[in-house]
Amino acid sequence: MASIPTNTRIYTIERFILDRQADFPDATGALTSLLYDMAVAGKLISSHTTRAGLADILGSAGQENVQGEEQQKLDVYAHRTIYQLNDHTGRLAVMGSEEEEDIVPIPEKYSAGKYVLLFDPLDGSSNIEYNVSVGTIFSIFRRKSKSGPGTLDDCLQSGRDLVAAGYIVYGSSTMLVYSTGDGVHGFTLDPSIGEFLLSHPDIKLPDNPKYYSVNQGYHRRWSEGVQRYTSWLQGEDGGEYALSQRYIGSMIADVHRNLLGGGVFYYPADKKSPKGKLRLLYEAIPMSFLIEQAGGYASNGTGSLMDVVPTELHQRTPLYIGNRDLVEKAEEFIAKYDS
Ligand code: P6P
Repeated sequence: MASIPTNTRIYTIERFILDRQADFPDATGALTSLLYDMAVAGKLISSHTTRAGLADILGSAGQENVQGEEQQKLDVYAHRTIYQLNDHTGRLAVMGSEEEEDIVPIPEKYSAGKYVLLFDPLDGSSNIEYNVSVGTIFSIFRRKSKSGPGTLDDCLQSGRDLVAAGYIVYGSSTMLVYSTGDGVHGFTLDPSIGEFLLSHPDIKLPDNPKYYSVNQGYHRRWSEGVQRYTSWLQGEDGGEYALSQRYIGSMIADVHRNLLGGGVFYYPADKKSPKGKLRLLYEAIPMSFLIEQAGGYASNGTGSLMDVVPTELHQRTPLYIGNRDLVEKAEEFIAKYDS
């Protein structure tokens, strides 16, 4: 009779979050419930992304989002799902979404809570029709205003003030990865029972990086510093790495792969996107928080991205994120050749 392995815990995300709530004596359970709700959002959105090719939810919703990007039906569904899970719970003072130009208020009929939720409901949605991994990214802050409806100022906080952040990547499997500042933990969805089970406890970036991720098709748009940095990553100009290039075109998938395999992802400022393309509040900041918790570093090319205080809800930023030595090298090349 084969002995039953005893070292493989079965740990649901609900149990994991609840057990960690005990570490916060003043915890009221609101953050625990908010994280639960994001896990439910992940299950609902995953159920749609995995059969996107079948149901009539592919293609565009026939409208544009605040970025002027054609909204895909799935990202409208994802936005609505997260909103409807959170508008009535009394846990949030205000929300902000990539899909909405202004802040998203809590309806007056519901009480306002102490947290602020900012999210990209479906990052990489332009790839949905090609069956490429996409994902949901979220940042959770405490409100700064004392009471009443949450404000734009409640949303404009730096990564240093994050309470929690996470993402759900809808790929070959659906994974939820989050941190409340005490390490990064990954959970894989078992669709047969509808549970996220702990699969990647306390994720740490590997010391030996494998990948660099950038859209090399934009080489001519880049500054000299970024061009020279990229050559260095390829082992030229004294570069001691000869990394493999991987670029999916879905930031969440590219960063997730580098988080587990080691490496650097970057979307520089360039001639077409002088402030960068990626959004600060609900893409760069949450991913920077997670990578720092995993032992890495994130920069806007000149300094830690976690120190940047946003001034606009949909503010864009250059992003360099991954193993600390690789990201700091980018800062060195930019300082030497672009200043
Ligand atoms: P490009 C997806 O549309 C996205 O916002 C990110 O997820 C991704 O990293 C980036 O844009 C890809 O942009 O210009 O390389 O196609």
